[in-house]
Amino acid sequence: MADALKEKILRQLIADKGREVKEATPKDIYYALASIVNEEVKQQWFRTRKYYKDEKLKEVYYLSMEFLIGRLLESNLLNYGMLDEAKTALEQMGFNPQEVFAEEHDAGLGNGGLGRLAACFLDSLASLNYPGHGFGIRYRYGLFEQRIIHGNQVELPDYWLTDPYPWESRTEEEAVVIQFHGDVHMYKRNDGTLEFEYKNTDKVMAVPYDIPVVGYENGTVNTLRLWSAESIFSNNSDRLEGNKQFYRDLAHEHSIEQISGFLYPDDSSYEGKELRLKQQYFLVSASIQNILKHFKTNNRMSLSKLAEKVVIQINDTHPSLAIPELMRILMDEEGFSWENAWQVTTKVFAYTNHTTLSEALETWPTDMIKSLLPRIFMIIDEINNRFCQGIWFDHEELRDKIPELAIIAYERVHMARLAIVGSFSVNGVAKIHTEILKKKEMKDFYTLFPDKFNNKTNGITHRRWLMQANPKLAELITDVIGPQWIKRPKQLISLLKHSSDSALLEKFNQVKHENKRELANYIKQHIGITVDERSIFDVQIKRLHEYKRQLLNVFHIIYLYNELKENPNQDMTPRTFIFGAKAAPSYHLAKEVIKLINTVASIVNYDPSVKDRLKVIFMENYNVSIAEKIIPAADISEQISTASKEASGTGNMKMMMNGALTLGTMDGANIEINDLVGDRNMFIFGLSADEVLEYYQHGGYHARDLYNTDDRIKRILDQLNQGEFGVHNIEFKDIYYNILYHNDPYFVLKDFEPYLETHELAERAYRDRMTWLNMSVTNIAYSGKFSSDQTIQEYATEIWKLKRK
Ligand code: 26W
Repeated sequence: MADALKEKILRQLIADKGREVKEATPKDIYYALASIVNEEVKQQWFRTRKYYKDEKLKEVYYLSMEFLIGRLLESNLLNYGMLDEAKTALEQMGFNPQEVFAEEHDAGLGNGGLGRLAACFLDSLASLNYPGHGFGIRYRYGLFEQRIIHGNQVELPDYWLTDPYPWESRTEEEAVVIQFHGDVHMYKRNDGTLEFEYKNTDKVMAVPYDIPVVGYENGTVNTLRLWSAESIFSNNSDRLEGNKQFYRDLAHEHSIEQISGFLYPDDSSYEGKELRLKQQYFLVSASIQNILKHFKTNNRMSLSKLAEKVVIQINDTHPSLAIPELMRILMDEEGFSWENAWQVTTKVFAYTNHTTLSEALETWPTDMIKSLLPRIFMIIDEINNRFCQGIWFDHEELRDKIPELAIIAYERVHMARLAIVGSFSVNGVAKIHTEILKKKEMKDFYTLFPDKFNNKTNGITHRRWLMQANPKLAELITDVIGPQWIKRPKQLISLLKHSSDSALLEKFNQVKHENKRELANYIKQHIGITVDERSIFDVQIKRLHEYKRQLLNVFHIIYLYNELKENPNQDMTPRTFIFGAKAAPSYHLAKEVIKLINTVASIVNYDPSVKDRLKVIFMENYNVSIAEKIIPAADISEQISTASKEASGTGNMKMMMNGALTLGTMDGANIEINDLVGDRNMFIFGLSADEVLEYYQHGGYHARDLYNTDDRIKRILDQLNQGEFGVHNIEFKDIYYNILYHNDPYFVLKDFEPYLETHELAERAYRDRMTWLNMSVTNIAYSGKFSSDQTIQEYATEIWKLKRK
């Protein structure tokens, strides 16, 4: 097998590069392998498309401003069942497979959870043979590359396309025109109906780039279609240089290309930038035009039956302009009446909410939409009027609430309200999150439309996050329970039968240990710090945000350090605290926390009195590929958000599946992990969501009291305030002030003591190796429930009503 592949690689190398293996670089090998995979892809891609067309299957389109897909060579090889063979072939040719895979630049077209979820969903759709495709934007710059310089985050542009990207193909024939600005003219037709025409619009070309989404050993290849913005005139330029017009055109062209220029690096905080609105409309207009064209060529049916063949999932509110865009096309181009267009539209769209943080909810100034998208604004206005009238006449009890329900209120357009009104389904991403939507955030909408609301707990693809990232563990699992779990991840539950077999637990221990050693080597190589692979690897990897409380974690580390300084000989299991986090570039406090982690690291890691019992590692530029290295090596998974704030979390699931034990609050999907494994197999602490919400509503929490009464807390805050950790003593004062003068809005002090106690419990549990390993295997056993295959199965049957291929 490997021999045949080696032969192929050889031939490909000669064809592409005119080189033999001994002259080839890892990059040459990477491209050769990618070409070989692509050869296979083309056949299956064609056959999949033909099958969907011939069978006239209903298809789902996942509209998302973000797809955080990471690298594709290894996952494509895995899904083709070629990974082991490829690794052997590479090794035999004298190459390190990981080095070859690392030649691929991560496609970082997302910020965090929402974008990675979209990528896991595409993998599951294809692997379950569902006709489902992604639509997104081909940003030329992905999420910034993070460098740490003197402890500070510095952002560099992520120009990920310097080398040719072998997985995309430009499909120019399917380019569509997008219109911005302009004037809307209204005419009365003879039958009294209105006709709309737009003049003087700015036209932009949306050109699709298609990326294949390969299903796991099933012959299905779906499509991720990413739109790129180009000038309509860029091809027929007969313009003369030196001419004024030329430079005007050039500037114009540049502003057009900006639309797919870069990904906005905000996560959970909304900024009303016009370019972002342009990006959103660009995505939805291109996608809706494409979906309708595809529907027409595949089905000889009236558009009034669109919902029989098409369902569109909108990933948060970012693509919610798709609702008025479909209305526009149906009415203005297809001659539908308002009522008929609305009938169709509200059967096609389903909306997923990913956050209840009020600062993240999108609202746009009406003037901005009016000027950029005049016709779309008219339609939103009409949707709003009809909706508000409906409440006024049919729901007297809600009349007072109209300002809080209206799509347009106080000169702003509320996108979540538009999405709820225009969709047939509204879902949250974990049980508690959906309940909070129904009972609080969207309470009145829930009264109006109880049947729309439903929960779909998030999931992660076990193919990338277990089989690919942790091949040793995957192999051991297969040795123990056979390979059925690969296609049916819930069968991981069979591991339970073996979770007390000490000889077997020793093998799990061995795998974890090897993974920790690999990570330790990576850390040594890249950061130059030696970490003890027998120490507890305590991991917090996620975007940096106050509500995720990396600060609580740092306070714990400072506390341990203070203790060690005071009592250098105390008995303590060595620990390695590992962080990975990017902060939004404009998020001052988040950046301060990054600086604090790095500062504490620089003190603790080099203090001889610590005697290597504490190490703090900040992994620069946290992304999908780095996650794949850290997660298999984690012992403790820090999931410590302020209860009620984390919609679901998905890193919690990834680490559980790799045998880490969760140390966390009762928030997001942690609660569902707890439902499965129970308090005995994880470490729960802190305020509950109800308690947090109660404090927000009725007060009663006084951070300063804790500062005054708890010496450990006082000491840490004073250290920050007095500049003990800073070169300049103004450093970290903002953190101090935020806690004491803004009353610790995320309850870091309140949860501090229970957090310490829980860490002590965890440390003790870790020392009892067999108990710990039993807990670890129990977690792996229950983690199949969080495969995104399960989640997609629920979306497909309960929302999308899809048939499989
Ligand atoms: C407009 C700025 C902006 C950008 C992104 C606001 C909000 C977002 C996302 C909704 C933030 C996000 O990624 N949310 C995360 O979604 C994950 C997948 O559902 C959840 O697991 C996380 O809990 C949630 O924070």
